[in-house]
Amino acid sequence: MFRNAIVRTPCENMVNGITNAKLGAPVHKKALAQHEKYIEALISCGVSVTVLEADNDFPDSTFIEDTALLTPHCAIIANPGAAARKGETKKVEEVLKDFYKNFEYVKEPDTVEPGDIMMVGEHFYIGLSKRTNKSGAEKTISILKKYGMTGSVVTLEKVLHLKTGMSYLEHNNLVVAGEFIEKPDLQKFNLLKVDADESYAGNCIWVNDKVLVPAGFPKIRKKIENAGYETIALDMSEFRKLDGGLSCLSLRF
Ligand code: CIR
Repeated sequence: MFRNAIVRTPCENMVNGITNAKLGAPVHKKALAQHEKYIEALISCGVSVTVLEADNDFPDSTFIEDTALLTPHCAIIANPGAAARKGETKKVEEVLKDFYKNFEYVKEPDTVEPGDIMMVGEHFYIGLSKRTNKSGAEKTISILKKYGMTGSVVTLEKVLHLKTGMSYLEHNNLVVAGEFIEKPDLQKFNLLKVDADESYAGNCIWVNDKVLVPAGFPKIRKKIENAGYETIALDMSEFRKLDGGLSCLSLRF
């Protein structure tokens, strides 16, 4: 059960965000409208949403998920692997002081972007990516252990972050796409497999037994509904242009 979420309004400078998507530049006004709908959807799932101001110093700062790993026992302030994103954590840490007592840190040369971390109860799967390095994953696991939690690593080659291609929906259900479908460690889950032509929808989010899905991917949406969830579809076109998905837009805890 999540009680809270923190989001950060997309800034005008998002047009300079990092991307490999080749879908053109995002339109800020449209992104703002999509972000509003995202907030409404979170509220409809019963969470209280804190909205941080836009910050033009950080074009990618709306993708707030990458700044911290929020566990039931502590907040771990991340060290994003992308140089332009490192400063995003400062404001988030300040705000988290209202919610958390225990703080831990991943610091240079260790890097972690929590878009690479998937929580399954008190176990955390950590993707080794271009943004999350081995020592960053190991540091995170050692912090988790200190609080009685566990972590394990998953390799990835094709996508930006671990959760670009998978989403845990609780109740043992895992939405999984592309390179992750055959991973031995994941076969114990009930896999809801995403077809290649819908791979963007590998990133969706469970929020208190509803599932937010990106609009325009009817096959996986149906599978998720058949697994017993109510879904809320959201237009993500402007965030997709920056390689961002639904999970990236919030910290949920
Ligand atoms: C970046 O490349 O860092 C951003 N343009 C997208 C970050 C997406 N975040 C996420 O998957 N958690």
